[in-house]
Amino acid sequence: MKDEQLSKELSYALRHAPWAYELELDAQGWADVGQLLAALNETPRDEPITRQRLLEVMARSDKQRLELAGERIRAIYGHSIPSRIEREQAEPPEVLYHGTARRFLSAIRAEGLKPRARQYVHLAMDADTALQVGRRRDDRPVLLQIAAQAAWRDGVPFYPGNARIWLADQVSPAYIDVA
Ligand code: HQG
Repeated sequence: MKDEQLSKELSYALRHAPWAYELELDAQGWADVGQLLAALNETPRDEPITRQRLLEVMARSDKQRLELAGERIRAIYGHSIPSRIEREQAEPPEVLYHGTARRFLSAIRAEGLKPRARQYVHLAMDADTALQVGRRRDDRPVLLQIAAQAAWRDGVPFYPGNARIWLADQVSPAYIDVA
């Protein structure tokens, strides 16, 4: 099984459909590694998926999607499951970025950034990462600049994700500019 395929399946299990793998996520999104491996290996594979294989996929990925600690594993961001993953607030950097499709711009200008199908709005720490995210939906994405610290000073919560991504519940248009 290719890395990409396994990575997609792991994201599906840990972000979107833990019940399909008989997994129960705790309040912070952690699942038991042994249970995850057992569920993954119920499907016949060329080779069984081991803990070592999970570590390899995580190490080779350019995106830090998963976190493995002891006997627990979780997706760091991207969740769409109905029960909300609890996160700790923190002070964000001065500016964060969001790459999106041109067709979404007028709605975003009117109502701000909404989490849509996910639990949180995803914001990047650098413009390149944001543009890469935007290219998933538009070959000439719009780069938005978010006045994150100003928003935070006004009481808007932000949550650290991984080394490149921050999360927010929503961002009102007052803090958004086209970069
Ligand atoms: C847009 C992937 C209209 C928003 C990526 C985005 C990222 C609005 C889309 C991570 C809107 C939601 C997250 C509004 C927001 N009106 N459109 N008011 N507010 N939108 O995929 O940020 O590979 O849920 O701009 O690389 O694109 O899965 O969020 O275009 O890191 O690890 O609604 O997911 O990572 O799309 O991507 P998404 P996203 P992975």
